[in-house]
Amino acid sequence: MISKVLIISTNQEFSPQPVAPAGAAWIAEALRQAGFEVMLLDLAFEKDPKKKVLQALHSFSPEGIGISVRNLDNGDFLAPRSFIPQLKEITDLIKENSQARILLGGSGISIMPHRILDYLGLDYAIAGEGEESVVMFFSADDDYGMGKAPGLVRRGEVISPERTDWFLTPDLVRPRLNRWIDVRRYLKYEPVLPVQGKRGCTGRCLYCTYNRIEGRIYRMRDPAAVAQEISNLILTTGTHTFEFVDSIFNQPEGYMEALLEEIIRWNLHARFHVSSMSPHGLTEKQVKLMERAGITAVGITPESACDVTLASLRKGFTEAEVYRAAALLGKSSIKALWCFLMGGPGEDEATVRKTMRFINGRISRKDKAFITIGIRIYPYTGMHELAVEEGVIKKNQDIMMPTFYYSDRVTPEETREMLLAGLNEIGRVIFLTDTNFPSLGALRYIGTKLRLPSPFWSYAGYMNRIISGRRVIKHKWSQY
Ligand code: B12
Ligand code: SF4
Repeated sequence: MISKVLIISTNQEFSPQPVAPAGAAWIAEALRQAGFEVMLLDLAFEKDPKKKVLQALHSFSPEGIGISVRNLDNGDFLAPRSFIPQLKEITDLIKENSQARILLGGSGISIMPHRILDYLGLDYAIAGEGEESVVMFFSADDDYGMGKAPGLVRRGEVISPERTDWFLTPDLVRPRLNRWIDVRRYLKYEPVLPVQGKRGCTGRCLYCTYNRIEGRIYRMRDPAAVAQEISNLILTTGTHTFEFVDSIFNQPEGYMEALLEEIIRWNLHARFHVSSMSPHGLTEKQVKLMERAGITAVGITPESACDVTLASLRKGFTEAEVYRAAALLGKSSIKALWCFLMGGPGEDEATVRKTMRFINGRISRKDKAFITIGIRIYPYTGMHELAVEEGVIKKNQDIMMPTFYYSDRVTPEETREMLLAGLNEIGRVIFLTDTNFPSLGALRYIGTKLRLPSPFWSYAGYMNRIISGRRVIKHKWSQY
């Protein structure tokens, strides 16, 4: 019978910012509520993570170990980095030093659980959310019992890529971030904490992995439970800014409204950011409500402002909607980070120019653009199917290490030249690769000390001036 479980959050990535491991905290809380003795080891800030793991194994002597893996790699075509070899060093160390039952989980694992289990030489993983599964897995007496845990994947076992029957309600357990994580360390790099309102997305965008992690149906948390969580975090951490990390904040229709109305009712005196929202169907009424509820910044993810590319990426909206959303957000007080993906199927000189025209002419002065070059190919996505069809990769090719798609109608270097020559204000544009700049952490730290208002991406102009000649746009992309 297992009674002591160690949860290890393995993420040590600092770009574009350190992110508090909300998922690991959520499952630790689920185990605690189910009666387990739980310890959460967060490796984010550890200089010698292996030493920390050994210390935890010796001091806590866990009978079960849950390993939370957020990122597989950085998804950066121009400067790819995989986090899997580092992960293997940790899991090998655990295997050598503990007899505990081991379970992998987290968003990174959910994307390709079989391949990662194989690579790490481990037996069990949970694909998707972990609150209920982790409790069932560690409560089980034998392999048969463990198999009942929703989303369980065994090494070597084949499951249907479309299987999503394990997605449950996120309100079963209230996350208690502050109980499990030293949030002060994260708050030093930007005083914002993550909150999740709902899970799932019904979209079918070509490249997207999110429905492997959160499912294809929306599961909304009770707005009052979310407001309560925010209120507790304000009282326990003193933070007043929160970021909604939902896959797409403004969908499905009606939930965002219910959540924001509830937040207004609670009179929380808080400010909110949104990681990702869609231009699709955005209305003036919604934008006004967002402002009233205290939303001050959003990431908006059209990925392109050209109908041809939007269709090939299967975004489900048109460039007219992108333009309309820009007009609505432009006249609001909300700062927007406009996110674009370049190099998707069908991208060519004309489509790049069209998106560039949008960036130049339609993004308001207070806003910024964020450009990712190339698309990471993940299994079970439309992007994978198309890449096989077009001969970019072979059907059974191993894509655990960063593997990318780039349109054959324009080269990365041609794209770079067009962007460099055509973007009116390159200082207002953030390239994903530039977020790897080593001093960014220190700048964030200083920004927090000076109490600069977040989001810190709104200071992109200053950062771009500091790194000027080292910006990725200034160096040829011919090698890709
Ligand atoms: C919001 C978000 C961001 C925001 C974060 C803001 C913030 N303040 O937290 C920003 C924009 C900053 C960001 C940045 C990055 N992100 Co991001 N992000 C997301 C997103 C949309 C939600 C993450 C989240 O917080 N979810 C809510 C929590 C509660 O869920 P969770 O962590 O998944 O945990 C649940 C399960 O995974 C599971 N679980 C977790 N741990 C464990 C452990 C065990 C044992 C078990 C059984 C289960 C389990 O149970 C949990 C509760 O149900 C996801 C996509 C998605 N829909 O998941 C991508 C995602 C996590 N990001 C991803 C990536 C790659 C990145 C970046 C590396 C991109 C980059 N180069 O800049 C950086 C890395 C930042 C960092 N320091 O780690 C990838 C990671 C996988 C991969 N492809 O490698 C994802 C999956 C998107 C994708 N492209 O596929 N991100
Ligand atoms: S890209 Fe966004 S809208 Fe499209 S399927 Fe993924 S989460 Fe849904």
